This record gives sequence, C-alpha cells and structure tokens, in this order.
Amino acid sequence: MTDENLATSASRTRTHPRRTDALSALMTEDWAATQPDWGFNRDAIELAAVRRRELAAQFPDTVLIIPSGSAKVRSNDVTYVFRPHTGFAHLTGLGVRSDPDSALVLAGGEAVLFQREPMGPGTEAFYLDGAGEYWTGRRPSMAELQTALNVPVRPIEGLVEYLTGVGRSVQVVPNVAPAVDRLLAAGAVNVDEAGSDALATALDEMRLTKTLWEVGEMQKAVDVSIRGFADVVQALPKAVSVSRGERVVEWAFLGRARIEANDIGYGSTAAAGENATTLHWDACDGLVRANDLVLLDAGAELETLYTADITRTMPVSGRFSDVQRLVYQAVLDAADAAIAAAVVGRPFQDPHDAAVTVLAERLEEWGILPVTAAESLSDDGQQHRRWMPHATSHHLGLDVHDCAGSRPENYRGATIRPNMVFTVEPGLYFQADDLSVPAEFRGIGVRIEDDIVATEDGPVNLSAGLPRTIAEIEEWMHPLLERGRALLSTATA
Ligand SMILES: [Mn+2]
Repeated sequence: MTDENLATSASRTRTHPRRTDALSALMTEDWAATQPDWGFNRDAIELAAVRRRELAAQFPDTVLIIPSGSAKVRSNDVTYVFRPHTGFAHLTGLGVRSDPDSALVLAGGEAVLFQREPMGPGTEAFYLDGAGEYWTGRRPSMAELQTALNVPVRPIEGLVEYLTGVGRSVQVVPNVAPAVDRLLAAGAVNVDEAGSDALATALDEMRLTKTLWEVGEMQKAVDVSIRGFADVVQALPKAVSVSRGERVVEWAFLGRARIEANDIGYGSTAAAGENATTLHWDACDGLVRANDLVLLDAGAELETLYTADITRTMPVSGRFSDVQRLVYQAVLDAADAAIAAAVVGRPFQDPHDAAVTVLAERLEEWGILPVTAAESLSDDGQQHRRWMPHATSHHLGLDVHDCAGSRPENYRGATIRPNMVFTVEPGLYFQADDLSVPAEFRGIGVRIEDDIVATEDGPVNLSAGLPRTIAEIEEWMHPLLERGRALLSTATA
C-alpha cells in the first residue's frame, strides 16, 4: 500500500507543510480532459427513479434523507472497501459507483443528490488530500453524475441550506452516516426521530418483492456463483494437500467472484468435517481431509450489488460414505419439501415448517429424538432444534439478509407474494462432541441452500443449475476432481 501520509497530514492540519508555489503551479495544469465510460447501469438507474417516486408518495409532507454511508475504519488509517447503504443503492442505482458521504434527498417530487465535491485535476486537493483523485483515481464530475442520474447533484456542504429552504419535517435513515448526522446537528436541523425509524422500515419493506430485472440480476449472481462452486471442486485436491485446506476452498470461490462479479456478498463459510457443524465458522483455516464432507456457503455479488447465497455440502473424495449419504438425503428431502411449499398465497413460514417436519421425522426414525417427531414439532417441544437451530428462509436481494428491518407481520408473518426472492436452507448439524447421537453421526454437518423466486406458476429455483442430488453431485464432481488432480501434479512436478 502506498504511503499517503504526505497528502493526508497536509489536508488535516491545513498547514500544507509540503506545498510549494512551484509544485502547485506544475500540478494544477496540463491534465487532459478525459471522458471514460464510468460503468453506470442504465437499467438500475431507471428502476431507481421509479422507486424514488413510490417512496416519496408514502411520505408526502416530509423531506427524506438517505445517506450513502461513510468509509469504515478497519484499523488506524486503513479503511474497508466502501459499500454503500442498501437503501441508497436501491434508490440511486449507482451500485459500486456510489461514493461515501453522499446523501440522496427526496422532497415531494424532487430528488437531489448531495455529495463531496470531486478533488480532480486542477484543484490543489487533487494531490494534497489523501482522497484526491491523484491518489484514488479519476471519478465522474458532478455534471457527469447529474447527466447519468437525471437528478441535480450538489456539494454536500449545501445540504443544510437546502433543507432550510424546503422548510419541512426531516427524516434521515438512522445510523448510516456519522458525517451527515454531524452536518445536520451543526446546522441545527430538526430531525423527526420516529419518522426516521419509519423511513428505515419503509426502505426495507419496499424491497420485499423484486422486479423481473432484479430477478435477472440475481440469476446472474447465482450463475457466477455456480461457476465458483465448480472452481472449488477443482481445487479440492489442492485443499487436501495443504495444512489449511479450507482457505483453498474459500480462495477458489473468492477468485471467481472477484473476476466475474464485484465481490462476495458476505463472508464465505468454508468448513470441512466437524467445522461444518459450527454455524458461523468464519476462521476457514482447518484441514480438508479426503473422507470429509466440505460445506461451502458463499455467494457472488454483482456491480449492481445484487447477491447470491448458496450452500452445497460435497464429499471431498467425490463419493458420499453411507452415513454421509443418509444425512445428506434427509436434508435434501427437507429442502425439496420446503421449496414445494414456497407457493404464492401460503404463509412465509410454510417452507420452514415443511423442512423441519421432514427433519424431525428422520431424527425420530434414527432414534436420535428423545420424543416423537410430532411432540418435537409442537410449540412446547422443539427438541429437533438441537440439530437444526436456524430459520430455513430469509429474503435475498441487495443484502444477503435482505429486508431485515421489515415489520414481523410483513416478514416472518407475511404471505408469500409473486417475485419475493428468498433462500431455502435446511441443515443438520451433529457436533463432534454430541453424545446424544450415534458415534458415526458425530462431526457431520450438512446444509443445502438454494435461491428461490415465488411466481404465480410456482417456485422457481434460481440455483437449480448447481447439482443437488447425491447422484448429480457425484457425477458433476468426477471430471472436476480429475482435472484438479492433473493440475496439482503439473504444479508439483
Ligand atoms: Mn442464507
């Protein structure tokens, strides 16, 4: 990483200790005007304009502020790659082209985007500020952004003056952008707190159903992910050959996501053997043994920020053992039952109920449940949750756990509507030290996760292109493992 101490210290102290007139004269001149393709997504931008009108109609007498968010510090002067607030991305269509410390403002029918003025060629900040474009690369000008969005774009410093001029009650999405909050506080802008919470809820609830274009984006994210899973299978021989094989699994998927899409939509879980029974296994630094199952929960995220969320559990050898087969088939049957219940007009909870019914019956059959399946499934039982502790479904979209701020009656308590997109992800987790299960089950964790869109014609599985059945998985893995072994022997020859 390049040391930018010179630039940041200069701008923070405002003393510009290293500035000279001679350097300034040289640095502010002779930069060619460039007009690169900034990669704006026309479809996303047009859809966002429709969304803004829908939202503004819900809040007719107020000013709505949707900040993009601030760069988050990892440590000291190192920040994470910026990822805009999902509501901001949804209402601008800017995706990865979003800048930190911006604010979309909706006042009745009018939208204005406030943002930091670009520190481009010709300005002193260009090279004196660590965020200047000399250091960070060229960005669209305000005029270019205004043309792309068909929305006025103004410097963020003018936000308070604009709000004073409009003179209506102000609602700001809470806890998104400290810089914007400070600006409003300094300007003594009166923020309606209750209204702000209602705005945050409305932003999440307006994403509960997707447009066909959005479903298409999610299919693209799924398709990249499917190729990522194939890369992972091909990398399994290498994973077995090193001491931190799970990192090989994680890295193989990440490579595909970074090359063909923007990134992964959330931290991958790459878990082999008993690590697969730890739900939030994020170290991903364990061994991958030849006779293990390996569980990968991962999804690619596009430049528009739509993400996939897929889990497969695969035998490292390419062949399931008898007990692995037994557990896997139970989870697959639960998943199939859940998907079949993902029907428009039925309760959102039906897929979950269908999945856990299958799993409780299997646990009873294996003699693991201390009670009958029916007793376990009753409200005051729930013993099956020792081995299947989580929800089966969550909404998916720009966020991996999309729409999470929705009111319960519109989420878990809702009815399935056309173009809702959600996961179906049952699992069974027998931890290595779980004395309540037969020894041969211990250390086996299986989850199968697919991305489902509800339609009037029934559920559509966006991730059906990734093998799910035991026979399909073994057949799919075989040539990929062969190729992986060949590549490994070439690399080590
Ligand atoms: Mn999920």
